[in-house]
Amino acid sequence: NGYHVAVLGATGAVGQQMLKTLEERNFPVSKLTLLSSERSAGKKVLFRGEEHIVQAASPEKFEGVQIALFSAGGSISKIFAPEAVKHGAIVVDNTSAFRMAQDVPLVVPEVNEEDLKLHKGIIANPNCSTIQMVAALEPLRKAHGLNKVIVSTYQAVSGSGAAAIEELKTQSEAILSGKDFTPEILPVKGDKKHFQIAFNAIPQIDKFEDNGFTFEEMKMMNETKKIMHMPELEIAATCVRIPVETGHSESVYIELDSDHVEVTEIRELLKEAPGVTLQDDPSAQLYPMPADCVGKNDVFVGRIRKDPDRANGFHLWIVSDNLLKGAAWNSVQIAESLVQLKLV
Ligand code: 11C
Repeated sequence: NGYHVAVLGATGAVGQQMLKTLEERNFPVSKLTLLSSERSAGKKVLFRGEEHIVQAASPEKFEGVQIALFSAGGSISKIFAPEAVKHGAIVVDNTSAFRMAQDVPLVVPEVNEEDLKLHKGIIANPNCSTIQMVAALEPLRKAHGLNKVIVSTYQAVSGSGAAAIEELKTQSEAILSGKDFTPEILPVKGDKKHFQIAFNAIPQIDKFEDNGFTFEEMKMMNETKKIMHMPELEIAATCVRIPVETGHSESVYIELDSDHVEVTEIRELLKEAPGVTLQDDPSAQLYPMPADCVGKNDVFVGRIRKDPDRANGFHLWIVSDNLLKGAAWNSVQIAESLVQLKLV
């Protein structure tokens, strides 16, 4: 009893978290197919105490698969997602390949679970920094309307993959022992220049667009409008990479439609919100920090303040594990919703 589940990108950082989350949630998996690039094929991976051999992805490997979780990069998704759908699978894709496509729901279950009903085979999992922000803002939007968002992020290196984590560690060691080093990965593999991330902050995540925003910033802006069904929302993002291994943090300024909301009510709304943990008590120095959020599925919110000049303006600090709610957990949560809504 259960579903034939495939994980594409099974040996990657997010793929591994997906398997761990499927185990932890006791997701009904009757058969598991683990797929990867040629390079990682043949590796052995444990799932529920049993050894599974990772196979090189090919269209026929999706035969009989009902739910396919993809996290192997956008170009791989573009090749294999249509193939998986042709073989009858529902694909939950954790890349940016299909997020803005009109017939692809972009889903954070706490916000727009109902959009899953419109799927045509592919469902997109949003960008990690978008997910944690919309999960925290949705209860406030629902209660009081939302018309403006200005966000600055402090993003962990694991968002850029295993090589970036390694780069942070080796650079830190080199600096502390007075050795030379050459940055090779961050801010973006494939861009013209690379910069030191250890003991630094880099105001560039992904490549620049013609309007001066980076692709990461545009993802936060466009995806938020799509998930919240608010094309008219005023939103701008500045995304910064900092030397933290895992856990994205965000300083978020919002304007609600109402001038008559107080911080106590914002706290009450977030206390009750699904998937959100409120950590907000300045008198006890209680606020979220990435080191405390690693390994947890929730989105953590604190430092809630009313703007000194605008009655409808509020400042919040939002932190979450970018590999869990930002990726693996949100994908598995979508799979759980598909089961619950009888869409699979
Ligand atoms: C980062 N947010 O922290 C990115 C990683 O579109 O799914 C996620 C990229 C994506 O670098």
